Amino acid sequence: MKLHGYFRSSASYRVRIALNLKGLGADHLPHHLRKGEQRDPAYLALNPQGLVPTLQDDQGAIITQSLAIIEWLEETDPEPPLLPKDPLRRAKIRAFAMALACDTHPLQNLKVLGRLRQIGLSEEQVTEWAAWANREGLSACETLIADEPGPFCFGAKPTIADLCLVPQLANARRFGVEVAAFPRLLKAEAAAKNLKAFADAAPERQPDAE
Ligand SMILES: N[C@@H](CCC(=O)N[C@@H](CS)C(=O)NCC(=O)O)C(=O)O
Repeated sequence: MKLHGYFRSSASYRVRIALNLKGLGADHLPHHLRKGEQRDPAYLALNPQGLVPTLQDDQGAIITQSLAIIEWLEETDPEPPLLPKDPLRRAKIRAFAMALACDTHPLQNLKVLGRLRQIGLSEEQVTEWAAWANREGLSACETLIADEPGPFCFGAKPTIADLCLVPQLANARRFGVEVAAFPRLLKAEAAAKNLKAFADAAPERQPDAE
């Protein structure tokens, strides 16, 4: 398989964790987002959104959107599971993951922040916007798992919720969010970061890290 990504991309980071947890190898093909390489015509032919990640499987099939990729990996390589069997638990875990992947991360991705600069926001206003988006999303997630004993977001093993949480906390810190306000999320992050699969997927461990 080939994973098109970027070391600092949190959506790529989610997929790297899933691949590592499932023990699946992939060639990592970096696209430098700050240099605009995600908009090269050759890459747009794979992913018309001009976003990373994109996964190409060993038959050449192309899958975009990190959560779609992760669910596909879950269906084709179910061990270890990243979702439990119980339908209600699955729905709750997906809701947590989507609160970050659908309602938080898109508000603060490179393209949106670039557009805010274009329409005249100062660098300080852009950072405050991104911090606000992270605070809103993480604060809801803190409440969503307040009664979950953990140590991971949902139980004793990592799920797709943890795959979304760890990269989002990294983003939040980059935008200056005071993450100590989210003790339950930090507990899950600490449990995750103890696992080699998470540690090896970290941005600073990627070959294209700067
Ligand atoms: N919902 C998409 C989000 C993908 C996304 O926003 N990727 C960012 C990096 S984390 C990107 O490629 N940004 C490039 C840009 O904004 O131009 C997913 O989960 O795959």
